[in-house]
Amino acid sequence: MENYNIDEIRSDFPILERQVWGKPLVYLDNTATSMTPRCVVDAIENVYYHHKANVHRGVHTLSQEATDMQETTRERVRQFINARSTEEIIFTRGTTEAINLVAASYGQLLENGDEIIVTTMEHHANIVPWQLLGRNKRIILRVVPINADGEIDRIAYSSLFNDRTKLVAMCHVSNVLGTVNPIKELIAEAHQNGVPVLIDGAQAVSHIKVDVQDLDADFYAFSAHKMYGPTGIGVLYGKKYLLEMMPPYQGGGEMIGTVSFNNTTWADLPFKFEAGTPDFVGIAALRQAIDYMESIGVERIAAHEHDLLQYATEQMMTIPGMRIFGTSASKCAVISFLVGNAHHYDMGMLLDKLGIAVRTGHHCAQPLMHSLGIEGTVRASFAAYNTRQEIDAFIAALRRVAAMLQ
Ligand code: 7TS
Repeated sequence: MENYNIDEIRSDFPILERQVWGKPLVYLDNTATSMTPRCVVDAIENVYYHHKANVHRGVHTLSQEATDMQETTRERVRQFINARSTEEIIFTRGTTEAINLVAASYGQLLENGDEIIVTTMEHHANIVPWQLLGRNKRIILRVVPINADGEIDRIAYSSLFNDRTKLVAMCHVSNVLGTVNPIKELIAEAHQNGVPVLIDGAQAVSHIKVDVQDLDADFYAFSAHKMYGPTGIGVLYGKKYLLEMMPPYQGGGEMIGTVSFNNTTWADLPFKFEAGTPDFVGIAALRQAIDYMESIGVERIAAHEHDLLQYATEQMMTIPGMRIFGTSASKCAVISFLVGNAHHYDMGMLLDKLGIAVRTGHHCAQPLMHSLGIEGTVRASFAAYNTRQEIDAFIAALRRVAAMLQ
């Protein structure tokens, strides 16, 4: 792609110089976590070496600096997803915790017999928290099926709404199929039925420019480590009116107004949902990750990845016995596949010996695997720093491995 300086981008990621089993590392497990550029690691070091102090707790200079860094990131995240206000940006440990927060808190507003719509392609993080709700009351999950290309069945989706539907919870992008769901339309349809929507954006934010106001999402969750950022940090966006209605998630420091043994009051948003000392170091570094991604351009990264997706898919289709799961025209750079009768685990192990890092297994999406009638797949997924040469190495290795295992 023109003006896409891949060499410069790669030089920002020291880990890409690694060798594995004596072979240059070809890292194609970006859906699980993406690598971290030097500027993000530098930002972490900078806080530890120069600004470390607990946030929102001290009048002293270091505490003020650490607090400013955290709150500057909150504003940066607000801009990044175009939320109305920083009150709507809650820091969590990741997508998983963000969804659990909504389940535990919004879930308290639900009643016996209420229904939640999810889709067949959800990650366990967007299934199990809703099932846990059912420990205390009867909450029914309604599941939207998918078609042969791995896209949501729109007619089935429409048919699932009724008076008991209290939430739709679905992914923006599938971590297995790569399908980009038409969430703007699906959200509009839910809203016509008076139902709010939680979007699991874990696989979307590093590939698609997200505007929560344009999408009209009610909740939007994502993880920093999948967008070139630090581990252990995530974001929950929630519309203010919903967050205000919802009870706190965890109790402790930071999240209170006043505490007495008879009557404790809550802090204002967003702090009501941020009990305890947050990972303020990681939060500070999340700003660098967003700056880094936007300095290249999310759309330009996506175009580069899409080129790799097409290039890889075309070559993979020439391998005898190749089955690719997820063939939507609207797809991110994730390829899940099986070859003949070869076991996904054996393929992953052998590819690793050739320096190729792919993911194998059910990808935390067992219900999707059941619906596809398989146990697992091999999955290759691409990021800003992957190259056509790496795809060539992957395909050559795949041909060898596939031939060995037939
Ligand atoms: N939702 C989706 C769609 C995901 O892909 C993942 C992680 C999560 C939620 C959970 O994110 P976390 O940061 O809270 O763990 N997906 C994967 C994967 O595909 N392989 O490893 C992790």
